[in-house]
Amino acid sequence: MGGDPVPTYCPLCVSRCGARAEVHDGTFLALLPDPSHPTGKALCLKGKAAPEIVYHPKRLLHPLRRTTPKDAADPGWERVTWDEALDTVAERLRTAASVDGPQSVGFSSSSPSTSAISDAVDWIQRLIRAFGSPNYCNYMELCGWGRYLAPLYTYGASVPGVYLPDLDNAGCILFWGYNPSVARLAHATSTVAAVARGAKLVVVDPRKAGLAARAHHWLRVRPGTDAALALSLAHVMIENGWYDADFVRDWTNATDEVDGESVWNLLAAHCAQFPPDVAERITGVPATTIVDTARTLWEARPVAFYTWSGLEQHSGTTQAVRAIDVLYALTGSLDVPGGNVLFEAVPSNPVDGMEFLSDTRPPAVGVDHRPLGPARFEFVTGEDFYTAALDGRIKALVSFGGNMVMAHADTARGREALRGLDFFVQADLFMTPSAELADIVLPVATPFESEALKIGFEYSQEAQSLVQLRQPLVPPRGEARSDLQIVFDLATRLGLGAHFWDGDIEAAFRHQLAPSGITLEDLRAHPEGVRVPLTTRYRKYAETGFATPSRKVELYSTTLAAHGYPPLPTFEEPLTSPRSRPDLAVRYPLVLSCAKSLFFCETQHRQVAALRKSAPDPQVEMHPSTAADRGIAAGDWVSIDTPHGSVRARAKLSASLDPQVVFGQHGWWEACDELGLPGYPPYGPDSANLNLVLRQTPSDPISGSSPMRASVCEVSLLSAAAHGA
Ligand SMILES: Nc1nc2c(c(=O)[nH]1)N[C@H]1C(S)=C(S)[C@@H](COP(=O)(O)OP(=O)(O)OC[C@H]3O[C@@H](n4cnc5c(=O)[nH]c(N)nc54)[C@H](O)[C@@H]3O)O[C@H]1N2
Ligand SMILES: Nc1nc2c(c(=O)[nH]1)N[C@H]1C(S)=C(S)[C@@H](COP(=O)(O)OP(=O)(O)OC[C@H]3O[C@@H](n4cnc5c(=O)[nH]c(N)nc54)[C@H](O)[C@@H]3O)O[C@H]1N2
Ligand code: SF4
Ligand SMILES: [Mo]
Repeated sequence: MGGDPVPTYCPLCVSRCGARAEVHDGTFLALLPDPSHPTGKALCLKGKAAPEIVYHPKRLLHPLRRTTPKDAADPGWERVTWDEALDTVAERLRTAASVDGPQSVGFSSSSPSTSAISDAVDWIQRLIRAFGSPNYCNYMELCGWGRYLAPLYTYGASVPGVYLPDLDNAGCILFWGYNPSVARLAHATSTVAAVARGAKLVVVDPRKAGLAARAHHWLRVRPGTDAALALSLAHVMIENGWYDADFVRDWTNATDEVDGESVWNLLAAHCAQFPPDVAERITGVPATTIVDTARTLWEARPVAFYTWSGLEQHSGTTQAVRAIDVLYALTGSLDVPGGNVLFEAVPSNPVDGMEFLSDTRPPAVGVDHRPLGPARFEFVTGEDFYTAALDGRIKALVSFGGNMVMAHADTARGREALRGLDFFVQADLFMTPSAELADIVLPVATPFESEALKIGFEYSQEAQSLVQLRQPLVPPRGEARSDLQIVFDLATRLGLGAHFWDGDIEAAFRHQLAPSGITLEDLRAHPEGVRVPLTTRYRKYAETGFATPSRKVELYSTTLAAHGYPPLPTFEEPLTSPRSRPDLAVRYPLVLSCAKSLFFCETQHRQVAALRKSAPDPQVEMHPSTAADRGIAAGDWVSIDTPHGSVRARAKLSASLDPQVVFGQHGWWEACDELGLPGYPPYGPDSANLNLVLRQTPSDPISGSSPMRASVCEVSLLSAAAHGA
């Protein structure tokens, strides 16, 4: 039967927009915005397409088992029961653990920013940690580790991330390598409101994308030179006295001495290597813009700051983010209203299994060459995972979503790595080029068919105060099960039931909620969520200091110094750029970067007609003169050539781009049958898979970030015959 719209939220991406669902006669019909929800002002087209995703004919509906070898053209999928599938998985994992140790089993999950795996990710980590494997591959070297580690070694916690930008009260908003108009709708709507009430906006992006068009300062940085820009801004601020002297003196290690010199003097001299005219030659940002921006950051403070994957996919990510962290410290905006604030959280019991970690566990792959990197925290980068799978240290993989070979660079090496595993199980909504390489594929329920508990939405204090139990709108199609059910079933079969409430998910939720005082019954009676009154406390560092060795903000990082890394943030020309590789630049003179699509999450959704009709073909953006020099017109099919091969895309001309810079899109493989639009092979000459021609090395020496946003390339016109016209 029909009825009133059901309060819910869309979990398809990091925005987690508040929504109401229309359900009629057991059919999910539509998702609408819910302005009463702190993230519900608007929904994007992907959210509106949710019913089409749920009812898509290509959904996986039954557990499948491979019957042919990994290099066969046809996997020969055979339907099996859930019991057969899960018993096989449990048996293979137990055997691997007993023969080669639990570290020989790798785990993976899709990024919670691009999928509803956020519903289950804490429980997946609990499973991995309880099982005893330190090897969890979760794509964070592509959008998280630099952003996490640089502030960890500067502030003791992630800024932004743990500290959220207080957009509602900011005097100035600084978006650096971040385009919320595409990536996080709820941030975009708050930013538009902030600018309307008079906040200043600074956007650092090689493209005039999204809010860059409305920015007071748009800094068109050459890809991967962000550290030089940040150091120059810091130089101008220091030179003019545009910094919070009290905060710097009391709460940074500026007054500490290193070899008889104060950190402050060392920093000032270090930044003075990048006066605006020098920075202009490196970054392409006019010297006057650098000075004007520095003035705005000072005069319009407090500054709320956010960065994302524009900075993450570089060979020098960690130092670039460190440079921005130092710059941000100068504004004194940390944990003050309108800055980046550590909002109070609803009290709850953590469930991600940190208690299983100990010094006696086997080390994660990669810790030997990057001791301060992901492996220190039991995460493994894609590159290290591939290496370990190929040399036999990792023999099995359990993957909850994630399209490993398409999402990481070097797709062909990824295929070899996955083929080399003794055992691979993938839980997914759809068959993908990665799932094709599995031994067992498990059909996952969409979030609209499953229940999930969300404690706090990561925006404002108000949003953080909201607890919501998202209810299934319709039963799962076919035999699909939620990731949560799979985790709990698998844990029980692995003999870990004692840590998983013997498979009882409700009991687990009750445990998680206990400190909040909210019951599951309260939440079921209030599908719109229950709010827990919380009061923000500011400048909490004044009570306990920062979680760094010096208890201060480390402008000079003692941790990096102790491990032989530069303790002051450094700029290094991106290792794959034409300036670094003059040998390659003769043939590949352009700089290739990339960005997300508004209409799809990463490698997903090309099969969804409502979305594909807005973006039918893979696209590459370039300056009109770059195109004209090569005889390329708007809409032409072109070849994107790198030293590693060629892939195709259609030219889009953007006069605001630097003529040397081109922007591609990754994630193109799937066909849309309804619109008759083609798919593209993940490998080989007809491919449109950008990651086929990018590499994961040379990666960031601290975080392992992959250098996918500043590569040498060339573009050339494809003949009509070559693109099948
Ligand atoms: N619609 C949609 N939303 C998504 C996703 C999606 O695929 N589609 N993915 C989700 C995920 S997993 C993530 S991580 C977030 C990412 O969210 P964002 O990081 O905002 O996404 P991107 O578009 O990849 O990159 C942001 C900007 O960085 C710029 N950029 C590229 N190279 C450089 C550079 O060298 N320096 C600087 N300063 N900027 C550069 C790009 O032009 C782009 O505008 O989005 C999430 N939300
Ligand atoms: N060149 C280039 N490469 C990039 C990027 C880039 O900007 N440029 N961005 C990178 C970034 S930031 C990231 S985070 C990675 C993302 O890489 P992935 O995490 O692999 O993300 P997706 O490509 O969106 O693939 C998600 C997969 O999980 C499945 N899935 C979706 N929802 C669920 C769910 O609820 N449960 C389960 N079990 N499965 C689900 C989908 O069907 C799909 O197969 O890609 C990275 N790759
Ligand atoms: S931005 Fe779109 S896909 Fe992401 S949560 Fe909001 S409605 Fe869903
Ligand atoms: Mo991401």
